[in-house]
Amino acid sequence: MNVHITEAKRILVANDRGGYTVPTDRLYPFQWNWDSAFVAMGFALYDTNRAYRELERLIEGQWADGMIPHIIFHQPSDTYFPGPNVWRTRHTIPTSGITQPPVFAIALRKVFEAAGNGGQVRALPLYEAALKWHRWWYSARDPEGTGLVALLHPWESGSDNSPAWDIALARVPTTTDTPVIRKDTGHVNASMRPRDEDYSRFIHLVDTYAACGWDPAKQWEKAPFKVAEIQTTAILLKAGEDLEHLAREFGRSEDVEEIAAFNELSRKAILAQWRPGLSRFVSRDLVSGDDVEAATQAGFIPLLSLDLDKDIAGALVDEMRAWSKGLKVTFPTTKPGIASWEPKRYWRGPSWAIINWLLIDGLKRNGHPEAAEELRKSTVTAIEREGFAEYFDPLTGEGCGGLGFSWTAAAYMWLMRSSH
Ligand code: 2M8
Repeated sequence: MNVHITEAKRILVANDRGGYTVPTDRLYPFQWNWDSAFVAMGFALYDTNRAYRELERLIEGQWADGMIPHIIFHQPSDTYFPGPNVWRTRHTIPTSGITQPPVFAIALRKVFEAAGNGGQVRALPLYEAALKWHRWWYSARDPEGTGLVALLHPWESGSDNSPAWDIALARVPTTTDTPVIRKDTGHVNASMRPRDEDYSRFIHLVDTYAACGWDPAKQWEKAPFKVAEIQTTAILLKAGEDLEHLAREFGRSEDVEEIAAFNELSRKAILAQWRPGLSRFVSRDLVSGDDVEAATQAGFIPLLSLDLDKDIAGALVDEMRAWSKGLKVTFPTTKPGIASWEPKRYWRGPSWAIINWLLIDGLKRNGHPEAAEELRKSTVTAIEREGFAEYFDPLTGEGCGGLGFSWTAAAYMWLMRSSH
């Protein structure tokens, strides 16, 4: 077996905390939502029992209203801020109060297919949890039925520190009720992390929503940050397609209709966010009503869940190639060279294996297998050269952030699956 695959499996073992996998030791010592979904797809390649377990442990944190939180605090740890006492949520086990990109149903379908039909008994409760979560997205985060779901905190995007939030986040006050005692900068170089001012705003939002008792309607009314987001909606739509497929497999015809209606709504809404002048899709800032024009990877993610016209897909691929020109590792999370581009600061420029994974699937879906293969090669080469880092500096190729990173390990196995 390829030595890197052996190493990837070793990382997943080292990051196992009892049926769930932490993203990396110390920097992120709990179960994270979308990290676990990617990890489950990695496990699906060689241990479907463990893959199911990852998802089962994640839904232990699902709230009664259907939300699956972004962090599940299964066990205490003092190496991370903000911990459970900052979130002040009321679930049976401690969790954060916000969510993350809904990769869950994409993972569930892959795990179910890898396990074969015998896995149906195990897949059903997970399917129910996913459906409940999708209903939550469309009610709590799109109460007006636009088809685009909104984020109330940058961390919900998974692309926490992206330039996409700069304008919307600048309106959020830096005052906090909670003292901000950062731990992240004790683990990795501060120049790779968000600034103190950003952290104050992140925590101001947490205080605001905790004061709403985490009630979705109250939060919607009070939110000083509200962005109808294109990357999240595109992931939700792909997950919705996979959920619809599972509903058919499981003979749930009423669910099929309901899910298909969600999907159709989002499909149309995403398409309406195409901006030919930018050759990208854009999010919408619901506080100002403006397009979010910041040049980030999010604008290309709709490739994953739409069957685009040839012209649109071609324009996206041309734009992606223009951004990738001269880089050692693609795909950058911010357009190189613009003022907000910082190749080492997380989500403001670096390349991430999991984003590449989504883009690779999207490029294949839209008839660009060569571009997909270039991106796949760039990703696996970066990992083989530098190890399983959290992300990579696109200019130098250097592995940055946390090391021994679970989703990078899962992505590597997935991108190498034909050579297993
Ligand atoms: C990063 O986010 C966390 C907060 O959720 C942090 O910086 O403390 C992001 O990269 C996020 O997408 C990821 O899920 C998490 C764990 O890998 O780390």
